[in-house]
Amino acid sequence: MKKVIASFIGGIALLASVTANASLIVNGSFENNTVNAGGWKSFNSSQVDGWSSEAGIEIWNNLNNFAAFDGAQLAELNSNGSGYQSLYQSFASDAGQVYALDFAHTARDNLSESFKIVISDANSDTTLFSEVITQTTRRQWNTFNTVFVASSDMTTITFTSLNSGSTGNLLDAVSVTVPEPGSLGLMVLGLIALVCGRARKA
Ligand SMILES: [Ca+2]
Ligand SMILES: [Ca+2]
Repeated sequence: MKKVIASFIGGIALLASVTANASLIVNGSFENNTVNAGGWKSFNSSQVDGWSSEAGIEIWNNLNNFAAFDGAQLAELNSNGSGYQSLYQSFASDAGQVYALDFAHTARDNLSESFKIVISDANSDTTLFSEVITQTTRRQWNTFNTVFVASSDMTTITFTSLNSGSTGNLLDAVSVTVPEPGSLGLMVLGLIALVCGRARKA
């Protein structure tokens, strides 16, 4: 019985570690393109793994000595020569599944920079989650996280700048994961303890 419980607990731990590491977002840290140290480059959607935009996708390597949140590179939502830019990515999802969205953001130059994060069903275009984020820091990373429930087999996350101009919000470390089943694991362990306690009494 102890052996069975041990392997069961091991299974839960394995599940937790696997789900914690597997992001469904491709190139969420914007590291896949080559950008010279300290410089920036604008790419077409076809040149950037995972991400799409109607404007150029502007990727910086440690913007003017401001370090990326993760790795060396980050994306600036206001690409060169345009404002109100959207940056989006779709990923395969399971209807009814809970997901966690995490990313890091900050203003580049001033606190009037704001953007909207929208999570939508890619098939029906139904909005699953929407929030306007007004910056509170300039070149000092904030982390954002939320959970959402997918409603079909494809979900899209879209970041849209709400200010004009070519300087704006900085993004990094975008990930979508199935949340760690920590609370679920504890619940199961509690049930095992309860069942074992009853077995001993019997
Ligand atoms: Ca990065
Ligand atoms: Ca820019």
